[in-house]
Amino acid sequence: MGDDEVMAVDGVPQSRELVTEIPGPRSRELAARRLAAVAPGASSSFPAYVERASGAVVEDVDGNRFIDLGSGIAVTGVGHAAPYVVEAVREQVARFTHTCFTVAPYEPYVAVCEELNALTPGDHAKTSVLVNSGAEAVENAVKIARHATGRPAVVVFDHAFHGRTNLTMAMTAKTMPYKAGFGPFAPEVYRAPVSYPFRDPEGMTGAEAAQRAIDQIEVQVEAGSVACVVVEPIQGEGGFIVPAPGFLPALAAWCRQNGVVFVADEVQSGFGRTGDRFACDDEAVVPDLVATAKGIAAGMPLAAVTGRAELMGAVHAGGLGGTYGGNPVACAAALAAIRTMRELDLPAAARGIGGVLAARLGALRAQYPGIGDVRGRGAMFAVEFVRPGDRAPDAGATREVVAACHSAGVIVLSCGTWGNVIRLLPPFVIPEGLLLDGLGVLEGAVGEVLGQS
Ligand code: PLZ
Repeated sequence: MGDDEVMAVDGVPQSRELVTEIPGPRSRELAARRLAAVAPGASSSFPAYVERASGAVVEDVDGNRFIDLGSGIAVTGVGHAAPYVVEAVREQVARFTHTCFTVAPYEPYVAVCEELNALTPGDHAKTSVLVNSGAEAVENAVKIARHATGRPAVVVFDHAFHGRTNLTMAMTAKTMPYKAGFGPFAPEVYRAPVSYPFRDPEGMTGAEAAQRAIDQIEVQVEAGSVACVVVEPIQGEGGFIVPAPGFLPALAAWCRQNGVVFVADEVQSGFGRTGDRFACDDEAVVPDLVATAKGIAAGMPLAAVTGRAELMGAVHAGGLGGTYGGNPVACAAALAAIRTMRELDLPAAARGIGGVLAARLGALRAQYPGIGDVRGRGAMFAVEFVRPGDRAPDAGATREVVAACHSAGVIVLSCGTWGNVIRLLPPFVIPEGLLLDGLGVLEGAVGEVLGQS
């Protein structure tokens, strides 16, 4: 495939176009069927049902076309129906869909591990294991760290999100909707304060925030009992919290001094999203283990733990695995997504998007006192809504802005411990005109909800 073809997007025109109210009649019919058939615990934040998608545009069952500024929560960075991915998946599906790697192995699994070993931070010897989801990757990172150190304790942070399995629920901070009623939770999980510049004492440095966390860890659990510290280099669900410079390096240094495994959960922040291959690269932090998922396979379920060969090698043969982990179709998608990332230099595209987002959202913040903070890196940016005059979270305004964007043809997602953050995670391949159109809609929605000032 040539350059033109890799950029080509078939199917859905790359523009926003509404032909019905949102949700339209066919989406409303599906919502009624869903009420009777789908467990209410599995809810959706967007009201329209999807028919097809390509590039940065999602088309619903009523023929409305939406600009996708969410990428299915940071997954389809290469764009919907990315040409290499479609071709690779088609080809692999026809060849074989499953043998189970723990039964009969195949080349694409090995090739994905080789790629991840090369792409993740640090040039030390690494190996990888493939699993199905971000939660499973984090859970396996903890298993490996415990096995390698012989220690039980796991340290995580305020506002953290690591998944919905029993162990990763314990590691996730926010109770509603993730944990409420689902306990008891796995033991030996300790929580420390993260660096949250917007809400930390004025002027607190990253090193000071790290020391605050370390002091608390050392009070709650002796360092010699800690198997691993697990941290999102930029927190995702918790509100796109970018730690102050110096926080991650200081934590990593404490881990090194104390024989603690430093685990980066790059599930949301990885794979080019922040403008580097991984968010840790920004401060040249080299984790011992990295958990990846989401963006690495362009929407096929695939996740991984990649880490120092000696740590990974501590686990006995057969100690890691699962029926579907490293499924060959998902591996083919990952190899195609990685090829796309390389050929289109997607981290550079993410940096370009970040420049546009910083300028436009920064201007919005200057205009509205109801926007307390704008933060992020690359194609991972967020707006935190607060009550004008103080920093009290304003979840109500956030919900209204999200709903107004949806009604006007733009998919945006909220996040944050208090539900008061709107995050933007556009596909890296979004044409600039479409990004600007989407931002214009967001700006209009903010104006409607917060009032002209
Ligand atoms: N670690 C940093 O962001 C997934 C959650 C969506 P899975 N974030 C989206 C929801 O409502 O459950 C995530 C993450 C970080 C781990 C995970 C978990 O990844 O693939 O959803 O298991």
